[in-house]
Amino acid sequence: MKVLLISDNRCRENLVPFPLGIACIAAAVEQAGHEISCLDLMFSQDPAADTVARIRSFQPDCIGLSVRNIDNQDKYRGEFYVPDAREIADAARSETGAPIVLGGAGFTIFPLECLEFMDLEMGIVGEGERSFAELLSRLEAGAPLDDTPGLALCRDGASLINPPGPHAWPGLFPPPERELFDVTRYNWKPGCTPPFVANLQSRRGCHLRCIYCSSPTIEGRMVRAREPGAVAAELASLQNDYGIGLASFVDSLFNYPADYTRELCREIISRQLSLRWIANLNPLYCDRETMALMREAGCAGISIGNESGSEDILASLKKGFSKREVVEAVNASKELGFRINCFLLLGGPGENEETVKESVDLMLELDPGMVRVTVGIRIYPGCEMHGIALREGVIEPGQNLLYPTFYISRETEPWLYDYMRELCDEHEGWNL
Ligand code: B12
Repeated sequence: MKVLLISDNRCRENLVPFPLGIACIAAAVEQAGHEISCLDLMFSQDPAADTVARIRSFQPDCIGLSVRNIDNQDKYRGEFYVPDAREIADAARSETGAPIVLGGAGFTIFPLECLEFMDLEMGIVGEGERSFAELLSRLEAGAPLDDTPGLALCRDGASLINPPGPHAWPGLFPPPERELFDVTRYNWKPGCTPPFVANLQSRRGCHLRCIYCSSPTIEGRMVRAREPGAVAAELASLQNDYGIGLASFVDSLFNYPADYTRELCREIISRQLSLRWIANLNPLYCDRETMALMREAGCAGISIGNESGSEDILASLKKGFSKREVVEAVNASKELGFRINCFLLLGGPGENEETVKESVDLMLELDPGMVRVTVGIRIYPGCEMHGIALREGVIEPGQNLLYPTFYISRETEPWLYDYMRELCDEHEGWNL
C-alpha cells in the first residue's frame, strides 16, 4: 500500500518537538513493506494546501494522521488544537477517499471524542507500530477490521475501542525513520525561539501513580527499555548524520531503572559525542552515581518533576516522593552543574494558601534556575483526578473532557493565578 503519514502538530509552546511518534510509525510501516510518504506540518504556511498537494503527488491508499496535542493544558491562556487537525482531515477527504486513520498521544487520551469531533471513522490508540501495520494489512486484504488491536472505531452510530495489543519491548521496533523528515529544522541553538528540538526515546511506560497524569494510558505501566547500544547509536546518528547539537530524551522517567540508565550513559560516553542532551528526572531515583554518569555522557539540562514543594500536596498528588527527596535531587543536580528546570503544578486537591506558600518558599530557597508554574490541573479521562472532579462536582458525569477542563481547589481559585503571575514577574527564570 501507499501510506501517507502526516504530523499535524503546529504548537509552538515550550520546546517544540520533532514528530518522533510518526517517525516511529513510518519505520514500522516501511518494515511491513509499504511505500510511505511523510508530511510534517510544523513549518507549513498553508497546511491544508500542502496536504492536498502531497495527496495529489503521492496518491495514497491510506493516510495516517498524528494528533500529539489536544490543547496546551493551560487554564488561563488556553489553546485548543483539534480544529486544526480537523482542517487537515477535511482537506484530505476533499481530495481522496482513502481511509484516514488517527493516532498519537493526544488522540489516545480522547479516541472517540476526536473521531466524533473530526467526523472520522477510525484510529489506533497507544503505541502504533504493530497495530497500525496490522490494520494496513487488513485494509489491503479487505479483511474485517473490528478486532484489530488498538483500533478505535466510530461507524454507523456504533463505536468501539480495542485494547492496544500487549506492549512490546521497544527494541523489537525499528528505530524512528528520520530520513523522510527535515531533522535539521529541529537543531535548536540556545537563544533561538521557539526552540525546535530533536528528540529520541530510550524507554516507554511509567509505573508511577500521579493522580493527574495520562502517560500510563498512552505508554502503559510497564517500563520497557531499548538496548542501550541502539539508543547511543541513535544519539550518535543525530549528531553525525543530522548535525544536531542538542537533543531531548522524551522518556517520562530517564533515571528509572537506574542500572539501565547507567549502562546507557556508559554506551554514550564510549562514543565521545560533542552533542549535548536533556532529560526528565524523578526525585525518587536521583542517585549521585547515575547523575554523575549522565553529566559525563553529555547531559546538560534536566527537568525535575517535583510539581510541588508541600509535603501534603506531594501526598495528595500521589507523587510517591517527599520534600526531602526534592531537596536532595535539586542540590545534587546543582553540585553536578546541570541546568535545572523545576515545576509547580498548583491548585490540586487540598491546595490552600499555606501549601502554596510552602511550595513557593521551597523553590525560592532551592533556586534551581528555572521554575515552570502551572495553575489549574487538566482533567483527563481514566485518571484518579477524573474521579475526584466528579465527586466534587467540578465536572458532570459523561462530560466531554476533550474540551479543556481543569481542576483548581475552591480555596485557591479566586487568587492563585494573579498571585503567581505577580510572583513570576518578580523572579527571573519563573514562567507561568
Ligand atoms: C516528552 C513530552 C514533552 C516534551 C517534548 C520534548 C521533545 N523535544 O520532544 C516537552 C516537555 C517539551 C513537552 C511539551 C509539551 N507537551 Co508534551 N509530552 C511529552 C510526553 C511525555 C512524551 C511524548 C513523546 O515524545 N512520546 C514518544 C513518542 C514515540 O510517542 P508518541 O508520540 O505517543 O507516538 C506513539 C503513539 O502515540 C502512536 N502514534 C503517534 N502518531 C501516530 C499516528 C498514527 C497514524 C498512528 C496509527 C499511531 C501514532 O505510535 C507512536 C509510536 O508508538 C507526552 C506524554 C506521553 N507519555 O506520551 C506528553 C504530551 C504529548 N504533551 C502534552 C502537552 C499538552 C504538551 C504541551 C502543549 C504542554 C505545554 N503547554 O507546554 C507542550 C507542547 C510542545 C509542542 N510544541 O508540541 C500532552 C498532550 C495531551 C493534550 N492535553 O493535548 C501529553 C500527552 C502529556 C499529558 N499530560 O497529557 N512534552
